[in-house]
Amino acid sequence: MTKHVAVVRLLLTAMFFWVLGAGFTAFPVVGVEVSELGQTTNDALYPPSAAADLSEFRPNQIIVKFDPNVPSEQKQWVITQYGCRVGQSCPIGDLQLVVVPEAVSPHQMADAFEIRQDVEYAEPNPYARMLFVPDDNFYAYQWNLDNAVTRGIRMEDAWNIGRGDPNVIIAILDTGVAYEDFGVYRQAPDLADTLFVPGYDFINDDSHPNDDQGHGTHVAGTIAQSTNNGIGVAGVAFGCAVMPVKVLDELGTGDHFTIARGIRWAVDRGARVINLSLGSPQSSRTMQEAVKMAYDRGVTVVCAAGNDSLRGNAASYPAADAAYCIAVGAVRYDSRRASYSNTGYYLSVAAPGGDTTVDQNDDGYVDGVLQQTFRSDPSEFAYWFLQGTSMAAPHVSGLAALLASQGVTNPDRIREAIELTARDLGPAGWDAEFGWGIIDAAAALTYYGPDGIPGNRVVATQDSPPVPDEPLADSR
Ligand SMILES: [Ca+2]
Ligand SMILES: [Ca+2]
Ligand SMILES: [Ca+2]
Repeated sequence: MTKHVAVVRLLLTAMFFWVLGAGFTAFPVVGVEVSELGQTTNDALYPPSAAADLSEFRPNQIIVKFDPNVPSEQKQWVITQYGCRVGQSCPIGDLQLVVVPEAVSPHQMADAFEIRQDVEYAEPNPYARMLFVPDDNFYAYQWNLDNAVTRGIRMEDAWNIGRGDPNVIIAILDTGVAYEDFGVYRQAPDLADTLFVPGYDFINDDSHPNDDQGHGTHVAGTIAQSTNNGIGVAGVAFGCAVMPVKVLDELGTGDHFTIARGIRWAVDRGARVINLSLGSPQSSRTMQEAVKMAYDRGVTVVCAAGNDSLRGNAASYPAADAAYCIAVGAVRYDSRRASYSNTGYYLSVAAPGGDTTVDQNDDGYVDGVLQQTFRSDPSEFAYWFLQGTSMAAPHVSGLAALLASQGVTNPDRIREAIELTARDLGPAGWDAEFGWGIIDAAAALTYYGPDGIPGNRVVATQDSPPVPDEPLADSR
């Protein structure tokens, strides 16, 4: 397999670095651009498939192809001689499924059958399942979504379960989104297939929440970048609808009143999930009542936990309004906490926020979160590796929207599915550094069984890899 990948132009820049004190601050720290200056071929960079999982076999089965002249009574006798049971058969091709005792490995049993004169071949029965690997040409760099080593937030398995209901609206309260051509603004090419519902610009008080900064467009990409469209990158809940709400100005700054207005407006207009990749060391009643109102109206509010771990680690609001908000910390490729990511009592979960000082996955780029956005000219788009809890939170918003797409409406139940299926990191159980751990989208989407009962899962969760069975028909 070959895949075209971009030749590198790495632009380390400090432009996404803000220390804005009392204001509401958007949360990326450093940006690195990947631009399409040329193309090369590199097999090693092909998006990870679930090949590793395909090496797994059904633990108690082998497939035996007997010599076509062997009568069926003799087949049955042979099978029982090995302590096995007769399973299903496939007359076309003379294939016989043999049920192997639990104590015996299917590989050993297959070898035992294989050496018989009356057996043409015998082999274990490998699992197979749908493999959705988006065809977006930079998807291979989205280690945060999925990868063969750490599995990221396990989006490939998750996408096989759900890709989002267009009736589920995710409001992105940020610097705006490059969602339309309007004036000097252009729609980001890799948002062309993304579904948008009308939003609002509370900074300029108009109905065109265009992005004049770049932050909100990147966040929108993680949530719902146009996916499987052959270009660019992928997003978590690309089947859902995005409501762009501009509450931060061109510097990435806003205030409680404006954001509270945005929250109330989004709730009123039917948002199911609100992403707040922003925060402030101050709390206010205005903000608290806004997020409480959202929560009371059944809206899941997801907040970046803050990037101030190295600058005093002050609690960030509204993330720290833990009763109403899911606070998201940031981890790196190696699942360690990103050094900038706040710690505290209010942490709910962690998600990839990246670390643009390292290349731990050895793909030739720093390990930021890659989405399409612009740097200064809102009509010139490129793919940027950004880091920050701003980049982590939208993973969780996307997952919350996928859960909402399954019909889970109560924010407490959405939170429960996300938290209790997270892969634990650090000290056992909840801790102030990672919350419940890094989110596992596939596990969360199988948390509620067919009856909506927690724990009635079809796919194993927590630390164990999923049982690659046929869960899809049963789970939803
Ligand atoms: Ca794309
Ligand atoms: Ca890398
Ligand atoms: Ca832990």
